[in-house]
Amino acid sequence: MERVRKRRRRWRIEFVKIGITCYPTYGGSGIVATELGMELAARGHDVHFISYANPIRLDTAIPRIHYHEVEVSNYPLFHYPPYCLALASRMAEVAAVYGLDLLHVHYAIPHSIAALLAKQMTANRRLPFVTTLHGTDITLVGMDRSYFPITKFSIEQSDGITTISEYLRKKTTDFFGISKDVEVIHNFVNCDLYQPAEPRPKRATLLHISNFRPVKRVADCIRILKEVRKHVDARLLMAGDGPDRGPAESLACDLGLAGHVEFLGKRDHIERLIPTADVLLLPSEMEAFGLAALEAMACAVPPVATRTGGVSELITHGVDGYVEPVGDITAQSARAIELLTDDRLYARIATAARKTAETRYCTSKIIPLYERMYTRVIG
Ligand code: GMT
Repeated sequence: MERVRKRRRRWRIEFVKIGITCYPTYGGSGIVATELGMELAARGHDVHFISYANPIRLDTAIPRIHYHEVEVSNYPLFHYPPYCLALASRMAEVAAVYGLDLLHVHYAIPHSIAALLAKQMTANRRLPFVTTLHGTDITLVGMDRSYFPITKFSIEQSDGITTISEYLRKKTTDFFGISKDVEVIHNFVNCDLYQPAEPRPKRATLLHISNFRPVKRVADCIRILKEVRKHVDARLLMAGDGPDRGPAESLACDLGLAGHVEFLGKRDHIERLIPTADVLLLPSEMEAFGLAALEAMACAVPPVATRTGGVSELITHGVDGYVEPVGDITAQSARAIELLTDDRLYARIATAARKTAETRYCTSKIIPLYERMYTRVIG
């Protein structure tokens, strides 16, 4: 009994009270932040989400998960509602009321600056903050002239900085001339939740999941389907929504493919959808990592992706998936056709994909890296 009590006491010290901020809508950074929060809560940490809406995958019924909404009052004088300031106030308030040990913000702008303000407002004790950079916060927003200085400043002021790939780490340190330590903590997947289908689906199904922004090149998925259908009676599922959905729907009609493409819109429980497919298409212009590809790999669904950004850190070409040049429809279609027509090849790549997810990117491997980072910044 005494031993149990001692062990509990020892563990108690390691539990943290953490505030997490992310973009709550569909998008990789919000998904990673939400999954991370839920994994931390399952491990005994107290997790407080601070955001303008309930993050899309967040299950608030999970013990030790709390959600604090940020309300932005809009006065006629404000041409732009000052979300960053409302967020900073809420962060400082939640930190004081719940005794937070640290803040962890996902996506630099404006979350990192809000965290810095909250830290400065919390004068009576230390409130360190960790910033995780996800991709477009550096490659698009951060490189925009109007945001460059503030992005650089927010990185320099963070008590801990992580990026989700080595590619993004290098891009960040080179472009912003950052000399402080930037730790790579890759995206992760819960391999108990994301499981292969048993048996494999009967129809040849291609799947694309994204927020349909131009960087995702969703039209390429339609063009790939057109090529694939010259050899295989395949269909394409398009999950998600965003600015390029309409143009993609029109393209499907123009190419005579309307009956073979299904636009599913925003989907919950993506772990139930992925195993119904055979191949994941990720034809992005840029991908700092490629979370959708990892989730597919955990379900033993091979990805056909593009050789861009950090994708090659995840996918080993010809071993657990394929990476082909951006915009090369012929090469990407050829890979999808190979997978759909060669059962032995398919089994080999699908098995290797699941193994990569399990051995390198499952939650049990990655979450402890964040926990270690928290211990370090709390000091
Ligand atoms: O572009 C997106 O899909 C959303 C974006 C974001 O910042 O929310 O995703 C980025 O973060 C994901 C999770 O860390 C990465 O897996 C994606 O590769 C990355 N997207 C880009 O770099 C375009």
